[in-house]
Amino acid sequence: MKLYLNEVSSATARVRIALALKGLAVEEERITIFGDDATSRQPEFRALNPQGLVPALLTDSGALITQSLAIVEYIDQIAPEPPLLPTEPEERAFARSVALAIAAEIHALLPPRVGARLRSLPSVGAEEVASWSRHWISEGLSAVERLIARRRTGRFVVGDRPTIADIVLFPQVVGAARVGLDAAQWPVIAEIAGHCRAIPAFAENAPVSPK
Ligand SMILES: N[C@@H](CCC(=O)N[C@@H](CS)C(=O)NCC(=O)O)C(=O)O
Repeated sequence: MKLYLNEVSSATARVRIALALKGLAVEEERITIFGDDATSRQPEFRALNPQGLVPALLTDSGALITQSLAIVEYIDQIAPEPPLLPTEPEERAFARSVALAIAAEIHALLPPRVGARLRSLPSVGAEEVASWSRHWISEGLSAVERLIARRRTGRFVVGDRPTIADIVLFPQVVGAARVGLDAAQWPVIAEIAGHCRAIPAFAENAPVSPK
């Protein structure tokens, strides 16, 4: 299998964490994602992934799987241990809902293409874009904090083992710090992120800051 990735990308980090939790190694190809000349914008990469996004996973049979949550669930199916989704239906739905609350409602408003589009508008500079990111992360994680707090039963979002919810939450907490937000304002999230950071699969695959 081959993973198209970028080390700055939170969505990439989700897949790398899932692979590491499973003990799976894959070939990696780095795709640049910032600037007009980014590899992600080139026709060669768009021919592979029309969305021009990382991560994307090429399977051994030549199928390309896009979207980090679909990739994580694919990995979970081909390598079932340790499971990344709870088996109990309500817990399973909750883990997915926390993952989606971050991936679809927070992160989707923040990637490089959104920042580039905002900066192309009149009177919008780097500080306005940073403020935009802080706003959506603050509002989004404050809601996620309340969602988790009212049904948490263990050290992670669901119980005592990391699931897809923690795999998506942890990189977003790292991203929040990147724009100057202190996770201490979300005590439950901060505690869970601390438990994640103690696991090498999380700590070693956290997204890095752009240079
Ligand atoms: N919903 C997608 C998001 C993918 C995404 O936005 N990836 C970013 C990096 S985190 C990217 O490739 N950005 C390129 C761009 O914005 O131009 C997923 O979960 O995989």
